[in-house]
Amino acid sequence: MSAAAIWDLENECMPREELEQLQLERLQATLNRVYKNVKCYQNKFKELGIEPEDVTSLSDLSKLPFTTKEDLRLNYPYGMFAVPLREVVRIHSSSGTTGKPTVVGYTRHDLKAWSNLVARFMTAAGVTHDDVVQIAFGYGLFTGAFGLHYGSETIGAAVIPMGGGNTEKQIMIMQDYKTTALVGTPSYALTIADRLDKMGIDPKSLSLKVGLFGGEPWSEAMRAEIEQRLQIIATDNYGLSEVIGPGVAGECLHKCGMHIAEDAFIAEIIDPETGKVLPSGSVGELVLTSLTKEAFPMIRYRTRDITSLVNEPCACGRTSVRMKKTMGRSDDMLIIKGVNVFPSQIEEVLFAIEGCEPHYQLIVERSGVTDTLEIDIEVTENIFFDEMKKQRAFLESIERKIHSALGVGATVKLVEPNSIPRHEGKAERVIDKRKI
Ligand code: DLL
Repeated sequence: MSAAAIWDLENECMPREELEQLQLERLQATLNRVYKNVKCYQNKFKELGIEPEDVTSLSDLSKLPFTTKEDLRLNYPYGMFAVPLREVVRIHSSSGTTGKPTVVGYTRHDLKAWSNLVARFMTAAGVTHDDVVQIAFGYGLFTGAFGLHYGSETIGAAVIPMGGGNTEKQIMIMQDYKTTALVGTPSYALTIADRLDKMGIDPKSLSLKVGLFGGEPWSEAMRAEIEQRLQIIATDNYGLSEVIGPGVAGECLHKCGMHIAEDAFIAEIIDPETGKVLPSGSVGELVLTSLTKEAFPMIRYRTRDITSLVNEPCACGRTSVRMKKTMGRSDDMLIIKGVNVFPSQIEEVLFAIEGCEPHYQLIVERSGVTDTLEIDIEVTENIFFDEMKKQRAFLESIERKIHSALGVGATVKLVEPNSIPRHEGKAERVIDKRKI
């Protein structure tokens, strides 16, 4: 493995003590700003009898109230902005599929900071000014494409603003423009791999070296599959629109957790039930506080993403805490017949099965008092059976493996290619039809 450069040596490799001092100063400044400018925060602080001056150490953070998606909904569209609209130069929104989306804003300074945060994780994944970066995220209100686009330009790479979908054209451009870095969702990377197979194109004939994938949960098994089928190094990066978009955290080439940009965000892990901060290393819900954002600061935002933090030093030299791949969202955790199941656990099982394709969806229903789990898997050429008997045996073997891995029974079904909905390239993994 060749070591990649570090984009912002001073901030990414800052000694912990200095970093924590910087975090505290920035936290205090942020609290003062939101208390003065955002009614919602002022009300919440007052309710708890807290004033910004009461926060004198980082451990005081846990006294502050959480911010939730519901707060953003109640203050739709601009109620959480901490600057007047005339200072806002960009608006994005979350990729929610139901209800009103969440609106987020950026000042000119925020855009510059964001670009640099994205440049950090892209550099950590090995991208340099010599690269040709193809953005296969959808442009628009979604933060994915613009985030990676500006990050690439900041590095000085050549950006191809391809946008999402249109897979054959993506492949043609990849071939002709000699794309070296692919950006998109991991599930879209597999769609590209499927199409390459179908078109009879050897991935080795492309110039691709690295993939920067994010925007949705994906397992290590899925990474292995992408790396093997596209012949690239596949790295993970994490973010959410409410907090900034991509740029919150990203992997270096050691792939041992995503480095969190801690000079810009404080990460905590809480118990999603009680809201209590959990000890270092515990699995729980990630809560993020922004430290440098002007237009849309976030105090203790409950991400709903389940992960854990790693403190051990990384061989790359960055001093930041890392977050592990997310196991899913707390609101995606399924309790099926009383057993807690994350879609990622099912994904691990599916990927381990030879010939089993990765585009899947879980459908949970309740018949009477009993929960049922159906796993729909999109058919591709790898799962083509000339005999019904063979197909049945294949499906039954998956059902057995799921049962022994999760302790829950499931029915497995094959469905038409591309019949599982994707939003902004993100696969919709869970449909829970139970009315509980
Ligand atoms: O998906 C921002 C983003 C775009 C990140 C592109 C990385 C790359 P939203 O549309 O607001 O923003 O969705 C945020 O997506 O809370 C997670 O549940 C999920 N998510 C994002 N990245 C990852 C990842 C963008 N690497 C929500 N692994 C988050 C797992 C992820 N889940």
